[in-house]
Amino acid sequence: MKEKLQQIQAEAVRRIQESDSLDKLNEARVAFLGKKGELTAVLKGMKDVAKEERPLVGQLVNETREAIESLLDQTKEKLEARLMEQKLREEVIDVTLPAKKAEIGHRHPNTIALEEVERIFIGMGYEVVEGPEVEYDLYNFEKLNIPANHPAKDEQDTFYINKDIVLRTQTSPVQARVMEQGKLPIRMIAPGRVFRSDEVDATHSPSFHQIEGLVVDKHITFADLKGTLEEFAKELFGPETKTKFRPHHFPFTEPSAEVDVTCFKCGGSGCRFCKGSGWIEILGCGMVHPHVLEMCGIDPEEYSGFAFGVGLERIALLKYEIDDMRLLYENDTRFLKQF
Ligand code: 2U9
Repeated sequence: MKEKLQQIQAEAVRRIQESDSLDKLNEARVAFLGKKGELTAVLKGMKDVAKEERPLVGQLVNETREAIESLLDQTKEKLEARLMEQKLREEVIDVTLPAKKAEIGHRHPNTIALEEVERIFIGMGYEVVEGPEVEYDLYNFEKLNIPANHPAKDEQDTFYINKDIVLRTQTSPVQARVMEQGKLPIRMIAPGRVFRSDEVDATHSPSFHQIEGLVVDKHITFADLKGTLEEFAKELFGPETKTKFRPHHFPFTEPSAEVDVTCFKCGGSGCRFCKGSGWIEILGCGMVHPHVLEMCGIDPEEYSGFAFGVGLERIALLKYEIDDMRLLYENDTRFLKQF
């Protein structure tokens, strides 16, 4: 029996020493100490050992088990240490390498232009008001004097959610809602995203931004409109800037005008930037149509007002001399960093 145990122990030592991975070591543990292991088989055979020899054989079996277990534990420790060493070697971190710089964002040209426009109007006592991008047809069209059959409401130009709800095509519904609240006078600008079913090109996008302004008070005249927008143009493009009001038509204003400013590149003499004309169109405006005032709950006999609308992208493209609107939407940091 002693020889048998010595043989098992020698065999176990050999298997353990040959184990070069934790898996193999575990296989060795199972082969010798497991339920069906060799040493366990010897224990099971104790019943055949003469009674008086049993304590001695039992002791020998225990000693063998302890020896094997101890070797298993030592080997396990060694293998684990080796594995850890290997991992540390493979995953070495060179702390002397320069750190990766975190990419710091940059204000978008639209944002810079918007903040500039807001600064100018806040300086003139205007409030900045925002409203929903998904609007009722009633506020986006009807209350702005654009009834169901009006050409400006052409289905092609509008994203409809259903027949009563649209993605707003202008920020004017924000002003219509403010007028309805009835707190007068009103001096506000409404900046925000608007949507039109336009194909993308260098000057169009199905989603762009507007800043619209509205003033409603007693005795507001076209002179107030002119003075305000002249001041705005000077602040935005420089004190030498002159303005030109050309008659135009909008359903929500009467009379209406489009405003040109003298080219800030050539000062008005004509250059490539202004296509030789000396003038650059920047916005639309007019006196709020009496019917619009009425539909928004304001008495046009007592109150009058002016309104204007600027395309934010147009201002950004002009101010930063960007020749393609698509660049504003690509979010390429190499482009954005320049402004
Ligand atoms: C109310 C009454 C009147 C807003 C106005 C314009 C003229 C205008 C364009 C500029 C470039 C749209 O982004 S653009 O394509 N807008 O020319 N907008 S007057 O008039 C209003 C608004 C609200 C209640």
